[in-house]
Amino acid sequence: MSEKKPYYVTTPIYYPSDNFHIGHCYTTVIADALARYKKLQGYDVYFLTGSDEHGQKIEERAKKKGVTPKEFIDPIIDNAKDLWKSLDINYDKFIRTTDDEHVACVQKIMQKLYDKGDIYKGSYEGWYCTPCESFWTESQLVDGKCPDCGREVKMMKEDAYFLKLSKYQPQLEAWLKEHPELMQPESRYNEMYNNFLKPGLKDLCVSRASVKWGIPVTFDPSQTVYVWVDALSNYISALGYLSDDDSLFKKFWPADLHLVGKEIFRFHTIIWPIMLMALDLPLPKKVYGHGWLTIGGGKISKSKGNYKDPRIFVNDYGVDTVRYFLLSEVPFGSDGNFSEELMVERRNSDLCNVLGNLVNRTISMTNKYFGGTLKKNVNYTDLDKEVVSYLNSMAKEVDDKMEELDIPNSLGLIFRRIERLNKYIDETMPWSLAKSEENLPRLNDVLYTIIDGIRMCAFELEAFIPSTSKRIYEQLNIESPTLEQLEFGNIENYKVTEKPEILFARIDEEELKARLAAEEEAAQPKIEHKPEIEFAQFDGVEMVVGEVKECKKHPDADKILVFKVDFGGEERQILSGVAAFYKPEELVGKKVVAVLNLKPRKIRGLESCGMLLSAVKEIDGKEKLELMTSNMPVGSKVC
Ligand code: ME8
Repeated sequence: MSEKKPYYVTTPIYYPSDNFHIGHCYTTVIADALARYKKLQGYDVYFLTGSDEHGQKIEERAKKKGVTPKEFIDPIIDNAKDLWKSLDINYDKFIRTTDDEHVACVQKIMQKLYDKGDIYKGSYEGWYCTPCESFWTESQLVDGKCPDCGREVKMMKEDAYFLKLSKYQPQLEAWLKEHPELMQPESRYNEMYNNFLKPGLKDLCVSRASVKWGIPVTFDPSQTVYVWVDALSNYISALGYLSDDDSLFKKFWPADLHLVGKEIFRFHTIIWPIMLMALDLPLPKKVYGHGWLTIGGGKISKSKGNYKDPRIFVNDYGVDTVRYFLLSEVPFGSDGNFSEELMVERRNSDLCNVLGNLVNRTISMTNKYFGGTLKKNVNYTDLDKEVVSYLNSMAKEVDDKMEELDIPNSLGLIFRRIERLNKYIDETMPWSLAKSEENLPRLNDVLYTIIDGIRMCAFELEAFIPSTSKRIYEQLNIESPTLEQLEFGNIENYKVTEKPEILFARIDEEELKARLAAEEEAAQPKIEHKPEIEFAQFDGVEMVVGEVKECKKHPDADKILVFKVDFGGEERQILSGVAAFYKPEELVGKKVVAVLNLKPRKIRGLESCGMLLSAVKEIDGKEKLELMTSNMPVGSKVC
């Protein structure tokens, strides 16, 4: 037997998250479909995924919970593995960057680069985005904020080690010229070239003194390895690179495909290749930067409250509805919109009306007319020839599309065949043929053509919606075919199940709309109302605009600022609990609104003669506050 060709595909390793959303599932479902597809094509596949567990953010989150980072992460990883299981993700290895083997490998990589002189000591000053764990140069910031996530960045300076990216730039550029296929889609090359290569690569800070939760640098224990060097190394540490057993590394490296989201493309197409060049290792064959799944045009995020745990969808609609949507809806490489309604629409139109309907009515007819048995069609009519040839061309066409990593159009090619079979039913009208005895042989041939076509389509669909293909094979009473058995007519006789099972029950879209509207309504934060009051009671409150003349911290209360406010010939001292939101000096000169006829009261020894009005709301678990201000003249009444 000839040796199987290896195929190595990876997803990024995920940051531990308490709230994985459907966007997170996108990369992994695509990688799973590609891995399954290559396996079915006879490749020896290794599919790697995992988690990226070091860095300041994790350290901070664990501290908040009062546990160690590892204690904090472990249950999250169990939850991630459960999510992948619910989506039928069939990975070969789940790597954690806290695994001993990975840690040892990263330390050896750093030491190797240091010994070689490609890592040197310096000091780093730059704009750092804590959530993204990325340093940015001034020119890369957008409006002074992180270009990836738009959040605040802070200037950091510390001792650090640097990798000589600049030394390798010419080598990388030369390599990219010869291998433009590294960057997929190739259009992303221009973005990388213009934004990063053309301005010239700066050496990369590869260690941090201030981050404690990281892999210690062996040649300087005061430092930990920069998270991206740690994370990228997973692709080779998982294969046993620099370990006692590097057989997997020898077999599978270089990777055939790193599948990544577009925002981390530059790490994979610039930093990672240079790390590999410095290690004298071959570069990956392809890096595919896919787009984002969006909701209402924006990236999915917990803070926007626009996500549900994907397992809810799996429970409500079945795993293959979710997989099919992720794989078919988003044009590969671009962004695509997600909504539950859209997913259900696709389920109803494609999986239920086109695929499910074909399987169900063909099996029913086979039972009705032939007690479930069919013999091979050997008397092709011209129509049969056309349909059979269309079916036989499917595997090659799908394979070519998959070579381009174009999953939506690969699925499209399969669904065109399923639609063709539905049309063939309309053209041949089995129910008419059944009316006369002499047409029964023709009816057998027609139904065989459809059933065998279904078998071929089920095989092609197996990588994408595996459990559906399995259910189809069960109903056809056949084993899962191999690639060699794919050709039309491979099965001599069928004996299909007596009781066809509905593959995808229709979901009522109107009912769904109503349910989603009710859910949205229920999710709206409710204003807690106070009991109604009479107008006279409201009118009894005296509110006046005044100008802040002085503002200081309360000597004995951290949260309180002490104001001197002028209300037009009358100055009052008012205390307000806004110290967490304002610096005292920035309030001097502001015109604020105060209640003046509130009974004076003492707070930690100082009297407050009135109350300043402010607007308060909890946003993303944090209290926000703004003092009410006015441009009206001092002394104006507020009513
Ligand atoms: O970036 N649509 O991890 P991560 C599509 N640890 N893809 C999305 C998405 C969305 N709405 N949201 C997230 C990291 N993703 C690093 C990787 S690899 C050496 C280190 C994708 O958990 C995102 O694009 O932030 C990325 O490919 C993956 O989820 C993991 O993101």
